[in-house]
Amino acid sequence: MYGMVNKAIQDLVTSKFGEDKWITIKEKVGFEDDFFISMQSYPDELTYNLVGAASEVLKMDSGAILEAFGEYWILYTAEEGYGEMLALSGSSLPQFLGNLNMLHERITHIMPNLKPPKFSVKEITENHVELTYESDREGLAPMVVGLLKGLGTRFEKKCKIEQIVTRDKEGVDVFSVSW
Ligand code: 1DX
Repeated sequence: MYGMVNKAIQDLVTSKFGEDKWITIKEKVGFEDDFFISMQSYPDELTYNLVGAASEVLKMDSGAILEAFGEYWILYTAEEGYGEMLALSGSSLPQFLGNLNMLHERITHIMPNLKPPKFSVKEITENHVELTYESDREGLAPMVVGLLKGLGTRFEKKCKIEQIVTRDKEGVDVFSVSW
């Protein structure tokens, strides 16, 4: 995963829980560098280990950490140089969701090691969609819940998010999103 993801985890932990907690987490996973480089690829295992260590140190369920992280990602990327890209990806929640694959394709042009998930949107009613999420990575569905909450906040919509299908081996997750 690109360093930007690990950096965002660091930023979330330090801003919410303090520098000391971050140092403990970093030591637990044995990450020895001084910082992450946003545009460098790191093993996925490092990211999973950071979440696992954060779960132990902060005494939070790892699902809760992933969800908080997903929500934070929307704010973090908006402030760390990707604000315009996000703004160009839609001015409403359903429009933004419909443009997610295009957004990732654009980034992949510049960052070829990106392994973006695929999303598809099925419109149920004017204020209800079903979002299908398909990823090479396992266990990140709680992060998608957080991403959707963050997008709800971004578009000033009170969203109801429910996972209606849970992936079994190589399958897809489906979320019901209504507002
Ligand atoms: F609903 O993999 C809204 O490394 C959403 O299953 C969902 O493979 C917004 F620094 C720059 C860079 C770099 C910008 F230049 C990433 F490298 C990407 C910015 C997406 C904003 C995906 C991050 C793959 C890294 C993945 C969950 C779960 C997608 C994280 C959220 C907008 C992003 O993101 C999974 C990787 C960006 C960048 C956005 C993602 C990788 C998302 C969303 N993903 C790197």
